Amino acid sequence: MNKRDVALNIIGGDAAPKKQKGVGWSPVNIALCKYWGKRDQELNLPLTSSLSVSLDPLGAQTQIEPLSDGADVFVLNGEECAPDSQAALRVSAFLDLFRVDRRLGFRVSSTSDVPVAAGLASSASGFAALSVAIDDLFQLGLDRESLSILARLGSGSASRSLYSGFVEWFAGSRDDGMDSFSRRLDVEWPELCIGLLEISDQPKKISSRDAMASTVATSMLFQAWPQRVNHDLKMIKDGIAARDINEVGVAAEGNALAMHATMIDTRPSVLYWTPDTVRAIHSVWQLRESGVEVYLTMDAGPNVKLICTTQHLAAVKSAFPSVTIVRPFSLNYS
Ligand code: 2P0
Repeated sequence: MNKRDVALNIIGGDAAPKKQKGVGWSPVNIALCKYWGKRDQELNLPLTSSLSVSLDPLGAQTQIEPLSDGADVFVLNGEECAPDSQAALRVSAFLDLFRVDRRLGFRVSSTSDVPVAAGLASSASGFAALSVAIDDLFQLGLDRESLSILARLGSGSASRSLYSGFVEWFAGSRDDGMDSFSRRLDVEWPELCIGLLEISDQPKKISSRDAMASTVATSMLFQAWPQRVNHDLKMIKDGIAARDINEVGVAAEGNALAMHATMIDTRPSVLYWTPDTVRAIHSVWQLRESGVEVYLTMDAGPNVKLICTTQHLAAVKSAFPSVTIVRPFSLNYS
């Protein structure tokens, strides 16, 4: 099955805009147990399940309007992207999935309220918000699981941005991916804090999509990755259920470092870390040795994210004065 068949299967073959404008909002998410490696490149089907926490109130707000002249327009944070830019091409390719009439164009306008310095990918919240906006424009009334499948077709991790709180994305086993969607865990953890540490705002030399593909193709360590995920996912879920920051932190930090180990084992090696990344890792470990329960995670980039609870927040802020703190269950950041 190709992407378009999957999308049409969900939205219906005769879906068309029913309003002048559709709107959608979705949160940014950060994985505690990472998605790294696909079993299907076309449908963004993962080899393993993954688990994230959404960083409400940070997210993307998107609106979509139909255009009669057939050409798409993509406006990001108030600036129109060149039609041949990578961002505009990715959005247009996603819109193709919903273009039952080939002459139909769309104007998509998206604003991200993620601090630019946070080093967080905006594609996950962007494709999730766009899926919600399309659902609104076409008046489809889709449930969150169906929206999470649609968002996944734009970017894998977008499937986790359809919910607040903790979210599990199931790997699934079907070839058409209809069992690979996300679901919210029924847990609240008001004391949980995520810290965003900016290490670098430079564009990365290799995209996470390309790095993921070459890891799967060439890393021998990656053979052990599914087993690593099985172990860590269980530990993180048990830790969340028990609100045990130590159990969650040890598993999440180890999972992120194991993911980076598979990247380093890739030929040619992929290393997103800068000397400042390594310094930040050591600072987190030093702080922990002094009794502060703080853990780290990292994605496909040099930036470091911290995991702690309000109990040690003052110590974390004092060690990392530039950190942006998000409290996903208390809906604020500072
Ligand atoms: C994650 N990352 O779980 C992992 C950890 C980066 C490192 O999901 O090709 O942009 O669009 O499915 O979703 C980034 O990968 O890749 C990602 P595609 P995506 O958050």
